[in-house]
Amino acid sequence: GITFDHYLRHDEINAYLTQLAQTNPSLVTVETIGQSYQNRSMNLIRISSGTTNPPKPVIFIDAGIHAREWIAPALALYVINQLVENPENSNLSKDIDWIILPSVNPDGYEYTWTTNRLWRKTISPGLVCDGCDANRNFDFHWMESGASNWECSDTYAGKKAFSEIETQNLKNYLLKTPNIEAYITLHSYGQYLLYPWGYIDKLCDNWKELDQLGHDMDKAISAVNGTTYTIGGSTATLYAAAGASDDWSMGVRNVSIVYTWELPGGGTYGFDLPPERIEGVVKESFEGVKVLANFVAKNR
Ligand code: 0X9
Ligand code: ZN
Repeated sequence: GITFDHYLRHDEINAYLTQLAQTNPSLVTVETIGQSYQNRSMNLIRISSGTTNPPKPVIFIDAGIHAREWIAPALALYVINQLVENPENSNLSKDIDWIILPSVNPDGYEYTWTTNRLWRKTISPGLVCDGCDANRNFDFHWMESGASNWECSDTYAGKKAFSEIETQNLKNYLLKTPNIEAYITLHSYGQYLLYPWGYIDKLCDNWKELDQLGHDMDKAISAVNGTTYTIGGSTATLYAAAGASDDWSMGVRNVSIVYTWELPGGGTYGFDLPPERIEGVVKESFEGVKVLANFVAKNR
């Protein structure tokens, strides 16, 4: 079984998903949404129990869009683990379908293991520097703020919107998948729950609902170990940055419950949270996920 005392390589992540599909065929399906630039499979898991008629609201979670933010895929895997392998949580898939993509940027992720722990971008080749910030590459107000047109920048937005195969694969999947009511993109670090908009200093129409739910999630998380979150609109709370997956999900895909979730930092650089701390962070965070799930089940 999986343990949360160390981080997993990309192959190990995919092997875990496959194993769950084999052992829980009535609950779990694994699907490849495409290959990365370096031909790694981008696999997601769909957790869906009982009938599909009438359809249930879907909570979509992605992680690892930024390669170095290792705690994000770890939380995605913990959520999967708890939903599938802990019978105490079976109620969470009674009224909700879950789709979880633990690694949006597998090439970058492997590069942080083999070559540069602090790599953030994809690995598509450029003229001078490689890679593009996948979270600046989405086609919604692309390049309008907080993004660079210089290849070597860590926030390089790409030659054009959706220049990256990884963001294309993700958006194609999202466009063809119905009933997505919540979209959570996992990042680190800073302990923020951010809601749109992130391209401009303006709040989305339902920001009050997202603010309240964010505070409810924070309350459940902080009850575990005292970890507290800052909740607010992306731009005012952090900075303006256009072309991110959160804004696209709301602005183009019309998902109404959208957060960028910045998990706690640690280690020397913030992104290298020591393995001994994974378990504490994923356990407390899962309490927030439960609050979100109950909200979606009740209100969507
Ligand atoms: O800059 C980002 O992409 C996110 N922060 S991180 O440190 N993980 O890189 C924040 C994105 C917030 N959303 C938008 N600005 N749209
Ligand atoms: Zn990030």
